[in-house]
Amino acid sequence: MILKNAKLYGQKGLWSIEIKEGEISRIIPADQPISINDKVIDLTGKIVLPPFIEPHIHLDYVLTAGTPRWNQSGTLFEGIQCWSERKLVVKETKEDIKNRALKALKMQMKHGVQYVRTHVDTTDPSLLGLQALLEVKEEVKSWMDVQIVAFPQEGIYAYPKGDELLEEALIMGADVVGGIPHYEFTREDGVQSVKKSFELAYKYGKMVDIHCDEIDDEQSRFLEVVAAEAYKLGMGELVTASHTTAMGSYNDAYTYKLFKLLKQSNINFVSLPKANLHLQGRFDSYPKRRGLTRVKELLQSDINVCFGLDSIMDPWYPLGNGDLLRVVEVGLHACQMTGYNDIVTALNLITVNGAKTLNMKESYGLTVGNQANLVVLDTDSEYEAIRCQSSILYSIRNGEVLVETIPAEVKVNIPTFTK
Ligand code: 17E
Ligand code: FE2
Repeated sequence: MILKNAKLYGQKGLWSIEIKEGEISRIIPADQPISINDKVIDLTGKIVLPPFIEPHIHLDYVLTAGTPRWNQSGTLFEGIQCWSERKLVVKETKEDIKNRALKALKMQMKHGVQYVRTHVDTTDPSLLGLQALLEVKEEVKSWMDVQIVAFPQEGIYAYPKGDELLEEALIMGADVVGGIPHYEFTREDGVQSVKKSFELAYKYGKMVDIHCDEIDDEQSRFLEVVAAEAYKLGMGELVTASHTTAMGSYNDAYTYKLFKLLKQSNINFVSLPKANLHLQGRFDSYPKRRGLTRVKELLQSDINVCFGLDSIMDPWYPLGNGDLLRVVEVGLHACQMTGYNDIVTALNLITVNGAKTLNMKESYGLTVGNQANLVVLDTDSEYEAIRCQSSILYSIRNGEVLVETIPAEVKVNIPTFTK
């Protein structure tokens, strides 16, 4: 297959991308001759980029909003309470969980996502959610890469045997160790829990991705513990701090000091703009905080940040359709990243920055020798891709078309005014 007249994201000129046996075999200027035996798709200058990356979603939670009850306050804590109640009263089979997860993955696939990191709750003695997602991970391999984070939703220490369940989940095959220090009973337990996550990651050779300081408490400072552990163990690029919304409430003097450590530690950040705009600020009257981490300032300091969705209709967040381009649009507004340069580079937040977070190394990206995994947007402009929320014309994986959009046609009729 040859994709002709492709504009490569962030670059000038037009190119032909040649795909052989599922791999990118050549990328040559569009005016050079191509083999006439191949199937050719003329992209007429549309943007080609590597697939979108969902770095943070909870596939075991998707599509459960309202069962057994709705989150009335919209807070993180009521979300956790609803989920905890659901675990006791709604008895799902492994198949039920798999079906929900698959539905969500298909939603994301339609929106150009081919790589997902999902958290899965390990504070459940049956670890059924994990069993389900381990099977899903295998079953979707041909169209989606899935990483699984063992996530102790109700605490490593606050939940009975939370630490043992977490370890069990890693032995069963989770790829990443999670944590939730701001939910532990005390500050000391929170610090200890972060150390436990790192100890387990080190022992089992796993990555780390902590739900860290997802609260509007300016005193919630577990991020410094995550960064310090990562730095001391030399694990930075394997480590992610998710949410870190308290950073939106830290004072500038402390944040200045913190940033030095963040930079030294080389850890990654995931910001979840839609989820946290919704969940945070709930204890404020006015002025009301935005409740996001300092995305713009982190990026300006050359610290890796990507955007994720977090939820699709779960006890924490009632909406969501799997579309990361919408997350980008909302995130740019929420973080006041609406300068020209912010807009034309915004797709980094759901592509290359996500790949770095997932530690995908050279396997990701449009380079010769890589698997032919890519998406084509229905636009020739990076700016318009954001402004107009361009659709995914194609999502291609190993040279096969996974998704093709036939753009809707809107007919407009301007009446001529006659008396
Ligand atoms: N669990 C949690 O602790 N925080 C979230 N934002 C979600 C689940 C969705
Ligand atoms: Fe989350």
